[in-house]
Amino acid sequence: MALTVGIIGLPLSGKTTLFNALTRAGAQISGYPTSTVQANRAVVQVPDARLDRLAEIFHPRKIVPTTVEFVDVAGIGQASEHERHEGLSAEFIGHIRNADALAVVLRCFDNPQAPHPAGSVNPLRDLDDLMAELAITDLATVDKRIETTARKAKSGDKKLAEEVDFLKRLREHLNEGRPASELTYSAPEETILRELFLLTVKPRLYVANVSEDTLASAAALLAGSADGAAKPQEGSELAQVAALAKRAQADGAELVAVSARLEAELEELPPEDAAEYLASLGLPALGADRVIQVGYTTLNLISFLTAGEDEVRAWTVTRGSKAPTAAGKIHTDFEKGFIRAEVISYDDLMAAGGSMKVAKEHGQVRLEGKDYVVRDGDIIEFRFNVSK
Ligand SMILES: Nc1nc2c(ncn2[C@@H]2O[C@H](COP(=O)(O)OP(=O)(O)O)[C@@H](O)[C@H]2O)c(=O)[nH]1
Ligand SMILES: [Mg+2]
Repeated sequence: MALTVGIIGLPLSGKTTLFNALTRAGAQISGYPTSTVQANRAVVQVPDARLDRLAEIFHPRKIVPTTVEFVDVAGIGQASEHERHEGLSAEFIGHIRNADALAVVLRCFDNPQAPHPAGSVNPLRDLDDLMAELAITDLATVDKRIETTARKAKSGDKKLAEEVDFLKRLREHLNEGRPASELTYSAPEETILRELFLLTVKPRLYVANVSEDTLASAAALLAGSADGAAKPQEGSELAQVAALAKRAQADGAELVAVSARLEAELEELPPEDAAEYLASLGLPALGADRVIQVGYTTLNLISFLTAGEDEVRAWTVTRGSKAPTAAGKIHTDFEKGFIRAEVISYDDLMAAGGSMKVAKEHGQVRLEGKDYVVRDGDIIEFRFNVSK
């Protein structure tokens, strides 16, 4: 499944540095804003420790994790004033239109060598500016749709007239620089919305790019383990993160704190040394890994697993998917000819000491039908009939 996350942010917010940490791709980092739209793309594996444990049990020929594609796109916040009211460039939109989610990099770090283009560090302001630019682009899309629908509505079609009303309401909202995700929609409105491919309805993940010194306290703050007594000092970097956390909650978006530069540097170290260093900061995993995992949750995705001699593999489905849909991820024949699924949860298999035989004796291997809702960590073997 080609799941794509677009990394967006103002110039010098650390997009490319984060991209490098995410992908170990070594894409170019520049210390100055570039004026053309350039995009780095890379497919990365979703870290999943369960696959390694399963491989120890099944000794497969290969291990296949699921993947996420990251696209690092420059181009926001670089338009000159007279371009601004027209929205973002076609090139930028081309890179971002098909993304399933947006990772919005928000600069919290100070760095005199790479001064913030607006002259001061203020991630909330940056977030508003970014969303406003995306909203202007969506506004143009909605305007076009209003034009064509209004023309057709002249025939007196009531439904089309209603669509025009809805589009005008949407237009008004976007015109204030507000994201379309803030509105609630009726079922028919949802249908229209899906056809518009707006940028401001894509699920968003906020990435607070903090300095190395703030990382541990920021991570603690976001994990909710910072007590009220340790209130961040006004105007401090941590206070900026706290403000972002509040906003993320209001927006229904996830927020992850990373230090992109630290992460990029850690990539140079052997994995054990990097892990040791992170542990000394009280951090469980690389921020890059957290971005990938939180990206997964943001998109409401889960993994089910298949395990055998040939391969141990993770597959991606939307939460709430039923067994035949999951089967279809492997092969369309599996879905068409679906008979039933033999399912054991990863945790049950581990509790049975990794033995399928013991798990079967305990009755933990279930036979499930076409209405079974797949859960994260299910290890599944599908029974199907090709001629069906
Ligand atoms: N101090 C500090 N500098 C950073 C951090 N992340 C990025 N930078 C620096 O900020 C500049 C811009 O980073 P880059 O990733 O190219 O930003 P982009 O324009 O958003 O792609 C570079 O000089 C980076 O080294 C960070 O976490 N801390
Ligand atoms: Mg860049």
